[in-house]
Amino acid sequence: PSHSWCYEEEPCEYKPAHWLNLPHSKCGGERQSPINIETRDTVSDVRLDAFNFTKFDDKHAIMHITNTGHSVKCVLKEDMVEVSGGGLGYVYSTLQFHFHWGSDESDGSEHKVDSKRYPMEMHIVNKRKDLTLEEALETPNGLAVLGFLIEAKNAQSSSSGHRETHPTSDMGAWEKLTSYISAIHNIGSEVNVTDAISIDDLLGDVNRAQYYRYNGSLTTPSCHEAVVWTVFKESVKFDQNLMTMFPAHAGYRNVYRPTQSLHNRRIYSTKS
Ligand code: SG4
Ligand code: ZN
Repeated sequence: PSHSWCYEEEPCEYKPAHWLNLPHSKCGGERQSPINIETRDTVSDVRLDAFNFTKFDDKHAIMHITNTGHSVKCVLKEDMVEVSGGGLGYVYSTLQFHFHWGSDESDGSEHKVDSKRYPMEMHIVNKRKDLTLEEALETPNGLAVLGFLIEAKNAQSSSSGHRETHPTSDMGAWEKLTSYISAIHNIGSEVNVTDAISIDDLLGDVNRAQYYRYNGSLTTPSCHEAVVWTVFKESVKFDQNLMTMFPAHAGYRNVYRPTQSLHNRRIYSTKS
């Protein structure tokens, strides 16, 4: 493989505890991600105002979806979708979003809230518009990642034991997304997105005004300490049957990093 790092369950040279030994790695630093968000210890900050999400409603912003071997990554068209406000202080351009998940409904998210892990987490990766990606990776606020915790809407199966059927004429955004994922079974494979899916459609009506904020890192090697993290308080909910499409059809599971020490950091919170 092109990389020698992996998550806990896969066989490889560098599992998460040894990522810090990779060449040029920042994984042993003191502002690493993900973390457990202990809500009692968060500090409310009035400067954490509303976000502006530009073109999150654009149904043709996603260019292609790739099986990276560690995630499913949805790459956006360049310089189209933007994020500003939210106490960030800069305009950020949205590059891609991807997912982390587990093996069942009990774990899969990277961030924990009060020690609770969620089944999945979606990361929307944004780069400061005034910097190149290389510059952004060397800048403490070069990247802003928006993290959405995900859980199943219908944890209970129907009493009759029948699966809900979804008419293809009325496919929801998550149904469209997971049908693309089923087409990229092999590592490195990619599918162009022609069917209209917007980020707004995926996020639904989740509250985007209430969130946690802290300074952290990329959660994969080389773990650059360049990320201003936003973790939204409310979780995104979608059909459990669709959730199983991620591990089952991408061929790998438990693609999340263990939580890291907070060290000398504060976690800020919007006022609720
Ligand atoms: C995933 O492996 C993505 O595929 C990576 O995207 C991403 O790296 C990496 O996660 C880390 O991102 O939000 N979890 S995270 O901290 O976005 C970057 C790639 O294009 C730089 C490598
Ligand atoms: Zn991620």
